[in-house]
Amino acid sequence: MKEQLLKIFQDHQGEYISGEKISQELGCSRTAVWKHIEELRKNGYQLDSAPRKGYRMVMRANGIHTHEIKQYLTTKFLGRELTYFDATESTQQIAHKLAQDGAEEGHVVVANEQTKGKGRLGRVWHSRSNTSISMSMILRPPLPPQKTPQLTLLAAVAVVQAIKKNTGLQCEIKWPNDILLKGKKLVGILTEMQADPDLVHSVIIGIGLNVNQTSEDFGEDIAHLATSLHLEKDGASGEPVDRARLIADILLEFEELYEEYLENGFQSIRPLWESYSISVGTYIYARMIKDVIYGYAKGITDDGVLLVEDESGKTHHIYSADIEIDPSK
Ligand code: BTX
Repeated sequence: MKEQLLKIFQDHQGEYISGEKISQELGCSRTAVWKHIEELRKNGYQLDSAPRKGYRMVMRANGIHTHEIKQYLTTKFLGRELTYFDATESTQQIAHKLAQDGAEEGHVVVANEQTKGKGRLGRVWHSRSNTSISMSMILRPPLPPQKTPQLTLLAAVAVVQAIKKNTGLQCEIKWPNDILLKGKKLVGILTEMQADPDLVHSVIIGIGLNVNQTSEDFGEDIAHLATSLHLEKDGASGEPVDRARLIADILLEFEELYEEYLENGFQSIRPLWESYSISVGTYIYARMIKDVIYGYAKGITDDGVLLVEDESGKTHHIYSADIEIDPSK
């Protein structure tokens, strides 16, 4: 019902619509209309009401409801099936369940807030309501399991390009899954899969993006390392970034890269990834669960594996690690 009401206001932008007309279009009572209007106000929409004229939407709340995303969506299959939550524990969790239940490739789960967002290795990802993007894409690529980490790199390129298009801001990728803006963490990407040893059933790519947070919105644990698009754009003085448009653009960028990748392999994506990367060509610490390797990051292989040459000249293949760039070199 809320979605339909929002659609009515969107179709009559800036105009007053009478309660009578709304109740007819929604097929509900005037009292029910009033209740839905109050709910929209609670969700941050600014609505004027005037005697004998009705209601008018003054300001949209930068919402990411299904129809708000779909108005910008130009993809062929990605996000055509969208499941939206005002709040959920983790979009990743929901996407896994949908994939198990047979959801098709391209189904996307989006939430306005996550109460138990997941990072890698059991870490927490904070996704505040109304200001962030939390979404998980379900893919069913015809790939062997060992190739799926490449999709994280594809997602990173897609996000960097969509951010550039929407805000003009140029982000950097820190292998494998961090996107940084002015040295601070802006985006986290989590790629998980459901697979047998040699067959991928589904890949779930989760993207968490800080969009309109202010510094006070970040908790003490991440305030020193996190940033948002709003904080870095126009000295935080500008309009909030439109989350729905940004989601639609990330989906489009990803779909285009994914199609290219399935046709021509990772070699066609690699130059793009390298052009945004800050880890390649620097000295790094690669922290793995049991080991730390220090050395020069020479590049990535066509499979997306990071190559690090240690001080004895030996090249290590790094499949998964947290990377710290050595500031002294
Ligand atoms: P990660 O393990 O690389 O990063 C997690 C670390 O990042 C945390 O330990 C914390 O230090 C920091 N952090 C937590 N929240 C934020 C934030 N909002 N901004 C900046 N830094 C933060 C990264 O894991 C992968 C994150 C994927 C999140 C998406 S959201 C949609 C989907 N659903 C879900 O539950 N996870 C994914």
